[in-house]
Amino acid sequence: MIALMLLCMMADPWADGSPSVEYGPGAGYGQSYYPENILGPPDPSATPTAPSFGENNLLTLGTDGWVVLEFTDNIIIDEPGADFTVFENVMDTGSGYFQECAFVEVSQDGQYWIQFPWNAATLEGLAGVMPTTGGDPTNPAVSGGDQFDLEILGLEWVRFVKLTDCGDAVVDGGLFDLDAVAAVNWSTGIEESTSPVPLSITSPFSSSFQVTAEESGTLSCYAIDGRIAGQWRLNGQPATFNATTLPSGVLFFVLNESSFSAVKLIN
Ligand SMILES: [Ca+2]
Ligand SMILES: [Ca+2]
Ligand SMILES: [Ca+2]
Ligand SMILES: [Ca+2]
Repeated sequence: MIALMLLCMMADPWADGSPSVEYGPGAGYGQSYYPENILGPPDPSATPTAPSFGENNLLTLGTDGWVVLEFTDNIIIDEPGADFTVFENVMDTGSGYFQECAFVEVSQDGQYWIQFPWNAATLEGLAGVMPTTGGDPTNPAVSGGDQFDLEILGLEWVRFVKLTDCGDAVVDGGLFDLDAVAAVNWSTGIEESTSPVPLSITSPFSSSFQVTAEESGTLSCYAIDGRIAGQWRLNGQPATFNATTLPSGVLFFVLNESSFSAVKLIN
């Protein structure tokens, strides 16, 4: 439980790791700083007219190159509106935006990918289109960058985002330079998997005890001095076990993430 609380406190909206990358022709810029230069928040000093630069901030994928980002302490979830933002060093030149684009795909398991629909004429659905403003990266109203809404794909959550340089498929300024990916809507994604499943044991008991648990697993019994006193296999159904070998007094039962204390009477 303490580990769980620490994990929640330390979770952040940024991408946490990059399990794979494949560079294309023209890549090289930022490779010596990979993956740190594409994890964490976008470059805080970036503005539309003075966008991010520096290999410590950006990674160039190269023509048709791609990179996968993984969220480990959080997942991106679908809530109303945009759910995550991709930041590139798009520049406002005064007469328009200098844009270098990438396709955006998402995945729950890192194996099966779904691509956001895109339009080569309008650049809609691509990353590398809108400049970074320098505002709160998790607030699409002020952050700039390119927003994506999982609802379009019918996904409730994703853990992986893949960016692929558009190569010749889109007429743009050149090679996509990734700065960061920030979750707008996110959760730690672990509440449900670790919420204790109810466990109950008859108490007090003497020669036998009954266990009610919805979960299967190994039920362990500890005496008050911490010594293990017994172990039983549960299959999700109520079960009755012999208690004659257990010491009398307060006993502590543990099943997966659940625990229960019961008293064995002297018999
Ligand atoms: Ca994170
Ligand atoms: Ca959404
Ligand atoms: Ca660029
Ligand atoms: Ca960066």
